[in-house]
Amino acid sequence: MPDVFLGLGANLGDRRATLRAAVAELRSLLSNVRVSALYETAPWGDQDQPAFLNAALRGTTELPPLDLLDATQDIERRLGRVRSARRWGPRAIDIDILLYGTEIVSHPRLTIPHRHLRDRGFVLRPLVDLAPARTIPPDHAQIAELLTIINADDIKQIEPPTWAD
Ligand code: A4P
Ligand code: MG
Repeated sequence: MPDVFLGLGANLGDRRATLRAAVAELRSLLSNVRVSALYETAPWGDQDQPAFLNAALRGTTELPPLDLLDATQDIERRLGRVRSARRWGPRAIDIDILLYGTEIVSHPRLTIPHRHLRDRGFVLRPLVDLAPARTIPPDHAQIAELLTIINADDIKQIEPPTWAD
């Protein structure tokens, strides 16, 4: 079974509670789940929004990539309904598929590896907790190595991986 890595983010409502609910749902969806530490991170891109909590999750699954996307979007919708997020504004929950085994997916609904994986400390830092030596297609760049290239000073660990237990 391919191992998959998901990125989790929240910056609206009770961020930690929503992320814990997402992890609980993902434990039912995936096997062999492991979760990174929990990080508080400055907003990337649109900086005029509250700080995020971010984490990464690893698991294995028989679901093909697009079915996995349907399932994670369904979880987003269910947890996002706790509070209505304005369009393009802060979000109660964001679940990104970062890596799916060694596959490269190029589909109108799905790009894997995630298109901003290499640029984002709030993605790379939690991934380092789970798989520092892991390499990313197509060029086999190593996760821990990629993290040294970007500025990750604003990525603060606020809880160890037991936050999701
Ligand atoms: N999509 C394509 N590839 C993927 C993939 N690998 N995983 C498509 C998940 N979805 C993928 O996603 C829009 C569409 O992307 C989906 O319908 C899916 O078909 P979305 O999450 O609904 O939209 P979005 O989040 O508004 O857009 P975007 O560009 O994906 O935003 P991001 O990249 O998710 O960024 N700062 C910090 N510190 N921490 C954060 O977590 N997150 C964002 C949102 C901005 N700044 C942040 C953080
Ligand atoms: Mg997203």
